[in-house]
Amino acid sequence: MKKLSLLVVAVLFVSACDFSISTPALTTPVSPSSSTLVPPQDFAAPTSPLFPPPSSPSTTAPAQLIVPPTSSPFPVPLTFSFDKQLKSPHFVDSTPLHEEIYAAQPINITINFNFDVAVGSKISVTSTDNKEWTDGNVVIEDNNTVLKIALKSGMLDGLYKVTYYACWPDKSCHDGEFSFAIDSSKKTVYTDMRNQTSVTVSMKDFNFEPRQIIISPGTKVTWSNEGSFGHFVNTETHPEHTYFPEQNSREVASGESFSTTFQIPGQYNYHCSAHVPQNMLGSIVVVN
Ligand SMILES: [Cu+2]
Repeated sequence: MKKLSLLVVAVLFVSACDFSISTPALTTPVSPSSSTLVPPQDFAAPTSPLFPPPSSPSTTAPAQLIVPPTSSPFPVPLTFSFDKQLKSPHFVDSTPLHEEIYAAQPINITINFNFDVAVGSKISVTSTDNKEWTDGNVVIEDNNTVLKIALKSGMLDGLYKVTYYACWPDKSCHDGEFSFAIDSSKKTVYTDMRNQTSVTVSMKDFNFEPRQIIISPGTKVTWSNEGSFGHFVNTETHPEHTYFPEQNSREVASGESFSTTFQIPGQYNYHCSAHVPQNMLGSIVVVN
């Protein structure tokens, strides 16, 4: 019996020793609770990589993702989703054309019809924020086949919707609509010829050279025929030539020239009406 009781004591002693060993092990997991009371810098250190301070690093990261495209020397062209065109009866075409993307704003909206338009006709031009951009009243030109309205300056990149109300001499009127857009990144391919009182564009081998130019208001542009074929300078559209009629020449023979002065900031697309199939096109952007 003595031996058994000794064994029991020995087992109890060992298990007591186990407890004494395991208790420090239990205290170590508990110790974090005591570390919360310990200086905050110990606690702050492990949390910072998981929960970075909301202010500085998190705001700079997205900004760096956005900045490169806008500051790039080769801007990414904008994309636009145009509404469907609605043509009134007798509508022929317009400047700008439906879905045309300009590098700068047009100076006016010109709509060509194959019928007489009459007083009472209207045109409205709105940006996507519903701001109205027409300036003044509709004018009727070109033997009563054109509706035209001037545009306010300051039109920014974006989509523009043109709605019109075309009236005939019998007093009936019809709705129509089309859309165009402005994307100033398209100006990067233009030749900068600003701050000159006069500039020359040569006409040679079915080309205008330079083909696309930027000039300052009041600049006189001279088209000089340096080739052997006769050419024309004609404002949009073809063959109506009604957008900026001051830019319409007669035939400019080899060695001759034609000039027009541009005052109003905006885009002026043009072509040689004899060589449209050869893609003899040009464009002028007038900027302040
Ligand atoms: Cu030509």
